Amino acid sequence: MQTIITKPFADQNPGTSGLRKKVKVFEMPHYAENFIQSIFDSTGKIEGKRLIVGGDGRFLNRQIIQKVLKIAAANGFGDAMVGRGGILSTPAASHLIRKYRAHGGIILSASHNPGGSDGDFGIKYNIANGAPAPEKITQDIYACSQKISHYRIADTDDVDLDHLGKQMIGDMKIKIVDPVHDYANLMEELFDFEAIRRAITGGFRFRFDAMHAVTGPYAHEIFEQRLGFPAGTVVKGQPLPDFGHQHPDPNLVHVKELYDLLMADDGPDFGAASDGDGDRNLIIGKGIFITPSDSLAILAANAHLIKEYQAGIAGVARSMPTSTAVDRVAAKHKFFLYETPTGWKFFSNLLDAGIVTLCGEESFGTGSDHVLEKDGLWAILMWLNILAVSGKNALDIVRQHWREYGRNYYSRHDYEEVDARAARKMMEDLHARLGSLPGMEIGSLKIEKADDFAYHDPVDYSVSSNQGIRILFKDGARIVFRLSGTGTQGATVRVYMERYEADPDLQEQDTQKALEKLITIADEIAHLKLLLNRRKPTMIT
Ligand code: VG1
Ligand code: CO
Repeated sequence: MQTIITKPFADQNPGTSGLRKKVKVFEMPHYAENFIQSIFDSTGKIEGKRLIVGGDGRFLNRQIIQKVLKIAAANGFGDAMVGRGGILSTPAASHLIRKYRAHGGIILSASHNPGGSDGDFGIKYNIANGAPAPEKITQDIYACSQKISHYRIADTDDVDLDHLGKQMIGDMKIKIVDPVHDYANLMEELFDFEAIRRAITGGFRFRFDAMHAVTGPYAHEIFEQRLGFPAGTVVKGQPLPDFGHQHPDPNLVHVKELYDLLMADDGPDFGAASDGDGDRNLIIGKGIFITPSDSLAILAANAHLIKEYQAGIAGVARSMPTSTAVDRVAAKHKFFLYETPTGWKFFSNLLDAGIVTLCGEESFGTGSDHVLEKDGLWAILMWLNILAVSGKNALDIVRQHWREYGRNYYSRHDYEEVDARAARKMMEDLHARLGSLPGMEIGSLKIEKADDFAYHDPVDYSVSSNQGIRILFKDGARIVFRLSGTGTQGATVRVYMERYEADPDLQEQDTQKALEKLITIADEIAHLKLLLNRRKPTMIT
């Protein structure tokens, strides 16, 4: 066991979901070691305790896992459970932490960010209940990283990550486990696999795109082996360090092939994809893309069809920028509804306290209290289960939902990798004008309220301020502006727009067309294009 002298790196402040930087940054001597030691310095007594370790298979995954294990051993952990090949999806890691009563888990992933040697890497820490470290802990980790003077590490050979079984580093036991087994069992407990099998026998066809990211092995086991979908249902099923040169962000741009397939006359009935670390889900029904905000609302409205949620759900939570479609379901069914800042860590307290059962974000994240992370395959199985037991197709379910609750047209425009100072200035300017906006009339729209969102956690009473600027219109339309906390280059400005349409005859318009007015107003209010020096957004979802 060695003690290595080191100096702080100024930029080790975790963002929306862990510390994300370019691979080149993580390759700097001591960079990863400092951060890992800072995690262990700020998460309470660890002697003799258990740590769960795994990642999404991206470039550097194996090397950093070796460092985590050697530093964990030198810091006194009793044992570590590691996914074979260094693989664990984020929800599977969360499940293992809970099931095996670990002290916490380290997940190596930059999630939906690109991989490969020129791409991004990330380190996330989850606490004993399986949830992402709350802000209080991420702030402590950052504080530790800013005064670190040494780290402890075992000077030993690398662990063999590829064979199941036990090994030792000093006094710390290491168990290499099947990354899929326990998670697949959990899914089988939650959902009616028999009903889905019957639908398959009846001709139901499905396509899942694993994007060469972590869900491949899980999807092969769950969809093809256990449910009996034919081989070939799962495509791009092998995790690759560079995700096959593709961006593991499941949106309509990056899985265009899947989208086109689902829009074809002879295409499958249902399509889905997940991201780098398996916590996001993209849902496409035959002939219709289902926005994550609508998906959350529809799952909440239909949860009673699922064995696990039959008894009713306690409540639902959505991140502030997520559309208010689920609010209408909550109001009708009398669920509690919570509005939290962006990032899954804000849901965990609500889930853990049992006051909400389902949560979701507009960014393709949905989950329940079965693990305290968002969970891509869970959301897809929830849809498959609802389709199987209702006997309806996805398009009809969505249309009926809109008829019953109204439709929330919704879109997010991202301005990626803009000059960080320009982005800050844009937000500051807007912030300074917030007081003057209410009452302003723009065409037929009137601004009712404008503020910077602050969240008061009802469980631990913590307050999180400056979580995004909201412009709320009298008719329920909204525009939200915020800066991304997961990018690694410059700044990314996200603009979210939403408007409600109750009239069934007006519910089948093109989304961008339906939001045209709000898109123009967003630019007029924030001077986006001028201040960010961009003619149009980089990405529209
Ligand atoms: C983005 C999304 C947010 C999500 C986060 C982590 O954060 O907007 O909803 O929780 O990514 O998702 P930001 O700060 O860039 O807007 V994942 O799947 O990349 O861990
Ligand atoms: Co993710």
